[in-house]
Amino acid sequence: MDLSIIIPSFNERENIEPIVERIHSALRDQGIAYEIWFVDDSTDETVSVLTRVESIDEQVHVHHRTGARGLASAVVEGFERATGEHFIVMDADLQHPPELLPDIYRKLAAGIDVVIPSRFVSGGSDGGLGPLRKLVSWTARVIGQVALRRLRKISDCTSGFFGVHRNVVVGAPLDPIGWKILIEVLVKGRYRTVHELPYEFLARDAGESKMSLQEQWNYFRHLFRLVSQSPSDRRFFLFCIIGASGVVVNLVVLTILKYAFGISDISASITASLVAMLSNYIWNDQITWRASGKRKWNVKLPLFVGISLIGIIVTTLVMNGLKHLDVPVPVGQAIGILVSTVWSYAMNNRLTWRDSAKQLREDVIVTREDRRIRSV
Ligand SMILES: Nc1nc2c(ncn2[C@@H]2O[C@H](COP(=O)(O)OP(=O)(O)OP(=O)(O)O)[C@@H](O)[C@H]2O)c(=O)[nH]1
Ligand SMILES: [Mg+2]
Repeated sequence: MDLSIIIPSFNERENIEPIVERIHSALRDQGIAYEIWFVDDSTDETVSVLTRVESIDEQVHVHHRTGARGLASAVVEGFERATGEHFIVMDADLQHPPELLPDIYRKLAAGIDVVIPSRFVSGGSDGGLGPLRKLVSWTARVIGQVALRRLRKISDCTSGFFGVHRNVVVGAPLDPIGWKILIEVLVKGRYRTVHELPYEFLARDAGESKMSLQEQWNYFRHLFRLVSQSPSDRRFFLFCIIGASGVVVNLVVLTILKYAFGISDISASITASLVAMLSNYIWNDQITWRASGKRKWNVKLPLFVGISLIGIIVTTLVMNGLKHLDVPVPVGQAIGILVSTVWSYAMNNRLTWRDSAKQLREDVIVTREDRRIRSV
């Protein structure tokens, strides 16, 4: 079997027959051996429609789950059952045009590990969503891309439409929460190459949307779980938390030195900053970069202190630069802190605790097709 098309479905009775028909029209003459797997959690007549279609069409298979719900877990069950060399996941409601299947398949067959039709490369469009949904979806994507390194280069990382070679997902420890199966695959799958194709996402014309606030919440739970399971993504957050803890250490030490020991303000302030820096160094060494960096402390500590001092200069330069653009000083300082945190994280990762940089370089190659393929 060349290709398995995996479709999660929940109460989509009007869409089942049209999607099967359109998949057949798209693939019939392409010389591709394919099967269609519905993983269905429906509670309405969709179940009988699927049973009928399965009984008359030998390319259609249905796995009906009772008691379970969840788009992403349905897709994982599809991966377990599908027999194709390649898998393509798509929604049941025809928002993902089946006419794109041959193009996706050709890329997979040519050796690309992950193929993602994207609404956000030139020639693509997300015209099928209203302005509020677009904003929510944009925000969700950006948060995901900030949190997880493997999503950063992918323009449509929350899509429900994508293709993979079976080896990307079979045997990978997939354990998604909620809907966004693609982020789970991108973070935990085994792949080297990703290709993006433009497509037009259309409005649903039959059935109801199952998107809900609960699902948005699940998305954050899912991101949180992925970050906490991924050592390289976890690091940046640990670094930020430890940086914030340094502020507390700084203030406590300053207070003790000034009020309990009567030390002068300037000496108390400088000592408090040095103690906070040392505390940050120790926590980062023991927690953030625990498993990495073979260097001795007498190399790492001066590097860390040097980077921290340059970080202070970076903050001030950013604040001052923004001040000339009429940005209020506290806002400029906050942006400066952000810039210097990202910068000092990257420098510490690359220099102080060096061998972790090697892991970061095992990178994925992303290509994209910037041409209009087809609109339906
Ligand atoms: N198996 C299964 N499929 C689901 C579940 N929830 C949603 N789906 C399917 O997942 C796909 C995406 O759901 P939609 O409701 O279309 O979500 P959406 O595309 O973000 O929202 P609209 O733009 O309003 O259609 C559809 O094929 C649904 O039938 C579920 O709990 N289990
Ligand atoms: Mg939909």
